[in-house]
Amino acid sequence: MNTPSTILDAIPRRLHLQPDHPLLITRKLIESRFPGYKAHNDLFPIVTTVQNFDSLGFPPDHVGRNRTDTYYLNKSTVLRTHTSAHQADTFRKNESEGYLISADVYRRDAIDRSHYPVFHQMEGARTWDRSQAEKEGKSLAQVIWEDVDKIPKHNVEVEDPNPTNHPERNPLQSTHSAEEVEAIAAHLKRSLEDMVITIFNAAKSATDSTADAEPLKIRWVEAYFPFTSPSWELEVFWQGDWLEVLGSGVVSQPILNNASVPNRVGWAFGLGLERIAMLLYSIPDIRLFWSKDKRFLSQFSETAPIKRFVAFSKYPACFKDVSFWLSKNEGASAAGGKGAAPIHPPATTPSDSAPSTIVPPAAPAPTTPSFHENDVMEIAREVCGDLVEDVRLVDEFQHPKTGRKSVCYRVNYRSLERTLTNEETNELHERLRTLLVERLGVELR
Ligand code: FA5
Ligand code: MG
Repeated sequence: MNTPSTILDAIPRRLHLQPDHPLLITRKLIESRFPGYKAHNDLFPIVTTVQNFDSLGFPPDHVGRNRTDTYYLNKSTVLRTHTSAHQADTFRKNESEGYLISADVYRRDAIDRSHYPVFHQMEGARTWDRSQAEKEGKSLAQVIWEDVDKIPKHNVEVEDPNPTNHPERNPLQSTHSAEEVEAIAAHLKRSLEDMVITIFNAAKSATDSTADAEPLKIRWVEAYFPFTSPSWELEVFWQGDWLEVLGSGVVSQPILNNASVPNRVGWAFGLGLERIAMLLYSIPDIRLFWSKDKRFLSQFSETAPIKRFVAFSKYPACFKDVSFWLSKNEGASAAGGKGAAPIHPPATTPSDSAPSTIVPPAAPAPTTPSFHENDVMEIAREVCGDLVEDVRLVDEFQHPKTGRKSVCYRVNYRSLERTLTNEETNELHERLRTLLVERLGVELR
């Protein structure tokens, strides 16, 4: 068990089901672009490691399984780290050709304006029946292309420089032909582009001044997930940088075979609902979604047209650094070698190479690190709750003689609702320093 009560407290919130909440409005807007897809919005967040990992083909030593990345309730029970935990069960039920699953998910992760330990994902999948196509005297690819033609067209330029599959970087599965995957990829990409463009147009009409409306920039990049191949991520240019909004790919055939639907073939995606809602409403900080402040909640309505979020005054930031030596035995590697152990960065930065999903099986097997950045994040969350906006590594140093490693983290204290007093931030920072020593055995500098 490594799940703090503050995280358990989030379980009953179910923001994607709260009337007039921006996540509910965003969810419904996305759902409206997937007509005929069956929506599941009420799946319980406590799942088995089989559902969250094994059923999806995660290898036994995958880093996503680590206690540094995942909230465990016991050895075989976790808070789901993604909505994909329900893929196998939903395919097995085989109730519809397409489905959408929206739910709260939980991850030990970085702290910044687009990452939160509890967030909401929407999973989507669409499959076709190979034997049905044969009965109709058509190829599977032909049937899929006919469905591609039914997706609304757009004229936004999308950056997509990579081939649909690549033998090393993004391979086909042996059960799929290149023609089939071309068709599946086209259906997947066109469906998701349509969704993002719809969101963007709604966001544009929400701003009254057209002057500062930047044109939409989106791009597809190659990705890796244990449960899809080939795989892609969709990124949107937002606040001066590329923001990853979703991961996707051609569903691993063994998942469908094990779910007793071996004739079905298709795609799946998983998107971050907060990320999309931030684009839709220009919401600047992911913590806001959890606000019970009327100044936030009163700005959203299911029945009124979408309006750009008006930030309440921005309260001052207060930066404080904490530097410490990693505990002495960090110097020796698990294999008995010398040299400081590498810092295990939050696997989600810079662009969400998410711990639970993106590290290819070729990555070195995770030794159990004695220091992991996610533990610093978790302590910061425990001490500061939502009064911390951002925690980042600003300096790293290895002593030339002793080989010991020192790190410096910069913590940005800022409330979304008021100005913090000096005493308050000093107290928080002192608590943070104390707990880092107690929990992680580090030595403050
Ligand atoms: C996944 O979770 C995969 N299950 C997605 C998937 C589904 C791929 C089906 C293929 C097929 P990833 O870890 O990248 O992938 O997360 C998906 C999205 O969740 C990200 O693109 C991002 O929009 C959002 N996200 C990830 N971590 C956080 C976080 N800490 N806070 C807020 N949003 C996040
Ligand atoms: Mg990702």
